[in-house]
Order: sequence, then C-alpha cells, then structure tokens
Amino acid sequence: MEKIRVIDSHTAGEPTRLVISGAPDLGGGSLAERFAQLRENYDWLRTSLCLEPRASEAAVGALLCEPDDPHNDAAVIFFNNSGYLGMCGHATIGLVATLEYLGRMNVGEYRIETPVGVVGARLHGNGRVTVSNVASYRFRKDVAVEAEGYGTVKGDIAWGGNWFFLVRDPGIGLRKANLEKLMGFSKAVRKGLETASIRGDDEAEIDHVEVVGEGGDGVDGRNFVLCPGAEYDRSPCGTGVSAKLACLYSDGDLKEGEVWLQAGILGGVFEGKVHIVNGELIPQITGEAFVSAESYIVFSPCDPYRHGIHP
Ligand code: PYC
Repeated sequence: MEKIRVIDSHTAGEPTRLVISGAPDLGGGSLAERFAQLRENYDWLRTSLCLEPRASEAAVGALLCEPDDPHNDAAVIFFNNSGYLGMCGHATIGLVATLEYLGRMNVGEYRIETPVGVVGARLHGNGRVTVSNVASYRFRKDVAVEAEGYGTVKGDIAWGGNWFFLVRDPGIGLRKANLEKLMGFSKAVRKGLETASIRGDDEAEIDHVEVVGEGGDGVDGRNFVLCPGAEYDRSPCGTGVSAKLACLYSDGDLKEGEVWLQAGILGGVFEGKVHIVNGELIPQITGEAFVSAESYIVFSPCDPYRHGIHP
C-alpha cells in the first residue's frame, strides 16, 4: 500500500498540508513539466489530500519538489479542492515553518520556486516568516460588474501571484458573523466576472474575489477572500494582500517600505510592505504558521473514497 507523509500547519487559521515524501515520481523535467505531469496524470494526489474524507474544503496542499536551479532552496506546487494555484502566500509561510519544525531550515533567507516564479522567504524563527512575493500589479481600476442581487459593483483587477477582483464591502460588515452573506456576495461577483468574460491581462480567469474594507482596532484594512473552490480563506490571504498592496501603491495610498496591517475574516493579521525592484512592485508579506499534525496518508484498495469524494 502506498504511504504519503504529510505535515499539516495553519497560517492564521488557513490550513496547509505539505507533502514531504511518498508522492508519485513526476520525472526529471523542469518544474513546469513536473507541474503538468501532476495535473495531467496524478491529479488523484490533489483530490486525496484536499477533499473529504481526509480534509476540509479549505485545505491547501503543497508538494515539496527539487528546484530547477540548484542555487534555489526548494520548489513547491500548490493545489486545493478545485485545482492548482500559481502561488500561495499562507502556504509558503506554512512550508517554511514546517521545514523549520523538521530542522531543515534555520533562521535565514531562502529562495523558493513556484509555478509563477521564484519567491523569497525569510525565516525569523518560531514559525514567523516574511515572503517576498512575485512582482504584483494592478491591471485595471474601477471595473463594473453585474452581481446578481446586488446590482452593478465596481472593483479593481490585480495580480498578486493569483488573479483577484478587489471590491469594497457593500455594507455587509467584514466580520465572521457575516460569513454567509459575504459568501453570497462574493460568489455573485465571481459569477458576474465569468458571465461578462472579465479576465486578467493574460486572459486568465479571475478566480479570487477579495472584499475589502476599513481597518480600525490596530489594523489598516480588513478583507474576506473567496478562493477558487468556493471556499473562503481563513487567513488574510498572502497573494490577496499582495494584490491589495499593489492597488494601494498605484493609488498613492502606500509608500515604499511603509507597513500595512491587513486583517483576515477571522481576525488574523498579515504585515505587508512593498519594495520597488528594477521597476517592479515586490510585496513582502509577514505572518506566522503553526505545525498542527504529522501523518501518513494511506490508500486502501478497498476504500471507494481513497482518492477523495469528488464534488
Ligand atoms: O495565502 O495566497 C494565499 C492563498 C491563496 C489561496 C488561499 N490562500
């Protein structure tokens, strides 16, 4: 029977399940080729790790891989209940905290390959990590979308390692008590984007909706993020905060190096900053992750749900 070793962590409540060993051999190609292999031939790994009965729909899986460039420290492919993510901020924090837990990383600087580019990670110790994300930017401002039941809403399209539509809270209130209403609103916006074929600048689907609002109580802003598998991010969402920072910077509301504290829907906070490197905006996101379980995934040939319960 196959056995896959995983370590679970969470970053501000958002889970990451890191595959340490036992994953299928994806061949010796580039990270892009290995990613294509995983998606086309071994998608059962994703569904086994991220769907019921082994996981909640919020789980993000991360497959630890050898980097293409030996000067980099690791490579990773992210996935969730519905497919694959280009980059994932909370899971990168989780990955580094997990490698610290395993004694494979110490306080210091690291470079990690992801399907959308190399990111930097600084481990401060005790699970606290700063991720220097891929270059981020706002693509379009004030884009009108028809959200059924809510009328026309306007928002910004921005890249933070994934595509986001950032829309102001229409008055629901960015609190956990309002989760159901926030889900309803963000799903209506997502549907409106799909119906109107509103896309990112590479024609890619905008698969994250970020509802943003005022801060207060020691934070600069709050958010609610709807992820591609129709689940919400329990954390402030690393790539979502990156997209938000890109919008703030473009509007002149955030200067290079200034700290922005972004709270997620459960109240967890990521610290964000931007740096301009060779003319590109590089967001830096700091948060902390806690290792919560070490286990082996086993596959009984008799188990009809060994590869997950498909939606
Ligand atoms: O932290 O970037 C993030 C993220 C993306 C989806 C879930 N979390």
